[in-house]
Amino acid sequence: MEFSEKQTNLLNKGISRRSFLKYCGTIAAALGLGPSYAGRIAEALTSPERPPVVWLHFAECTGCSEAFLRSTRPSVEQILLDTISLDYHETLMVAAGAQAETNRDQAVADFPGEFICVVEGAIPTGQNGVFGTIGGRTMLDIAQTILPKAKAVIAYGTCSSFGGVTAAAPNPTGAKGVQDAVGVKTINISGCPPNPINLVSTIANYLLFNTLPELDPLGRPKFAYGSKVHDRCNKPYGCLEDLGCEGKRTYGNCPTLRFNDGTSWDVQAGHHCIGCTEPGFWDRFAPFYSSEFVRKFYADYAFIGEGKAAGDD
Ligand code: FSX
Ligand code: F3S
Repeated sequence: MEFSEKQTNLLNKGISRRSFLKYCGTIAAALGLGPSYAGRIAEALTSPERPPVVWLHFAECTGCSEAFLRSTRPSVEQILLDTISLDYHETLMVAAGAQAETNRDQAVADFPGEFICVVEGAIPTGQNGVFGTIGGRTMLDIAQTILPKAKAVIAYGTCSSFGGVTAAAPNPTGAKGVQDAVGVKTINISGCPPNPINLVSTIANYLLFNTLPELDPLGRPKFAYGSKVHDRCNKPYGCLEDLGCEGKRTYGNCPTLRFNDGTSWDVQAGHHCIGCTEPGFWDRFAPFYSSEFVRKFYADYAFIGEGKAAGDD
């Protein structure tokens, strides 16, 4: 295929044609499209018409951004900052303090009704949101001001989708997912952390077909959350249900997409699924380890704790 000027610029930065097309091929596969779509996705991701993206951070651990930053080859600064037109990202941008807040408001003012807003983190709503503030404003106030102006709001991570660990009991800050807190409909790319390919694929779907992907009843793209982890898992160590695996009540494409450039995923690495893409995670799935897990762990690793299970004296 021929490469556009934008793509040629990327290639000049040391990104090989092969690795860029491979990346686009991964997105095509995640969307359930044939490999022939890789070229069209490459075009779409580098098109001058791609929408501006404003990326907000609220109450979270920033693991969602970390997953996004660490897991792509070509790397995020080589590809994603150029391709998805990231106009504001609190972790990545150079500006800080008042300048950062000004940049955010400017990006929103420049593209009213046009920008895609990606939100990481839950929103503290207790006592009118006072438990989470940025630059003297509550996260709740910032979200209420900015989100209604977006063309679409993507909640990236389980905290922004459903509350997640930030809303775990006793939840003293009254943290809620973005849709619950603000009343704006969100596309939920859940996971703690989520897979960044699912985010880029959602945006690529929008660029390719001028529409967002079909969603499940919880607002999650069906291409990624349309089946249970258990059903896609190849069970490399046999089914881990008796150890506490939640793959039978957790929806996601972790077994097929995998993390870190498709290198591995929880179960392949020897740990069972703990249900991180689902509403109610954390409390609904805790404790994450069954008594059978503890028994087996201490049987296999008897040298730890001299063979005694936790609680034994
Ligand atoms: Fe939550 Fe993300 Fe888990 Fe962390 O932004 S989904 S705690 S990986 O960082 O929000
Ligand atoms: Fe989360 Fe389970 Fe996938 S813990 S990362 S949904 S395998």
